[in-house]
Amino acid sequence: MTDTTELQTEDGLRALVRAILERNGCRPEVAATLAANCVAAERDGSVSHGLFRVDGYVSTLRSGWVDGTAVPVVEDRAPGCIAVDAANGFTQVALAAARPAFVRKVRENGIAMLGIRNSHHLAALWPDVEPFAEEGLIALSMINSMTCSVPVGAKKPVFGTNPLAMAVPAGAEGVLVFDMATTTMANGDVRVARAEGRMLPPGTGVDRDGNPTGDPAAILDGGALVPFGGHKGSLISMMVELLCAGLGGGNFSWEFDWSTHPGAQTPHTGQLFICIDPARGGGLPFGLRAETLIAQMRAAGLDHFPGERRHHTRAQRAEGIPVSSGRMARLRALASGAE
Ligand code: NDP
Ligand code: PYC
Repeated sequence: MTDTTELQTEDGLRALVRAILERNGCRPEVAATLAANCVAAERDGSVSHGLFRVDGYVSTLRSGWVDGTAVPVVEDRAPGCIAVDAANGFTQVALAAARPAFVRKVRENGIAMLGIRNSHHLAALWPDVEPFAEEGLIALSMINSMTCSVPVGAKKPVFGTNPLAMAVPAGAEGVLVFDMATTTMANGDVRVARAEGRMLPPGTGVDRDGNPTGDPAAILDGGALVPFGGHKGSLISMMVELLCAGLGGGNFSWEFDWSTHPGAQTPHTGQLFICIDPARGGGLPFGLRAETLIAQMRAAGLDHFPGERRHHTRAQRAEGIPVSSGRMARLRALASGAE
């Protein structure tokens, strides 16, 4: 059968994903939060963390690995520090619970930290930071994932894919947002490449014997990824482990064992946020300075600013989000309980 593409509304997709998540054990608020996240990623062309992940959420929930009904516990630790125990639930739900108090602290102190632990994340990071920049704040976030990256100089994996994201208000330029795994690629993108039968650049990862490879199957089946940018990326990945697990109180990427829950796909780790009110900086208005930097980079020939591709895709999809008929059939079957 030919796989055609159907245009879907954002609201319609959200309702569908929400129904799937509720059917598989999420309370309504959790299902709504994750559905909004997942559909936003699909809408913006973040393919590896959009609808592609719905099966992963379902198999994880069915395995009993994560608690879709968890109620996060928000702890006020200091004038500039909040900690959240996500109670084995999803990180985005913990963020939503702590957000009002966190933003209040950022505005009051100029800077604040939020550490989320005992939490699960199967999504892109940019949806977590972009809204802070939209309300005028600088936001940094990082999260450690599951052991699948060999530190430079090591013989076996230690780190996760450990993404780092930053969003800033850039004056007339809108918001500038980057969101990057600290491995050569996100694990999700390696999975997409395997599903599409595509080879990756040589050296994207290593096979089970430690030999450099661009074969996604070899990376995923017993092999591993490697940090981006040699030893420097390796150190940034180490920083993510230190801040999320060491400081925030989550598991290190190797400290959880999901083998007892076949089907589990959500790393059980931690996420850290640092937010800053740019009005408390020391120089000219931050937005103006960001505009100046962007203008200089443009003049130097740069034509790709992080976040721009997604925002352009979002604007192009105002009339609808293209989804393959095969994927829609799968989503409808999951929503109706047929699968
Ligand atoms: P990419 O390498 O595709 O992109 C990384 C960043 O670089 C993006 O902000 C992108 O912006 C920007 N970018 C891409 N090309 C250029 C260019 N030529 N010039 C300037 N900027 C550029 O992402 P990754 O593969 O590293 O990560 C993919 C996703 O996986 C992320 O959303 C990440 O959060 C997610 N992930 C989640 C994990 C988790 O534990 N939850 C673990 C690891 C990854 P733009 O896309 O706007 O072009
Ligand atoms: O793509 O590396 C990844 C990833 C890990 C957890 C969620 N996404």
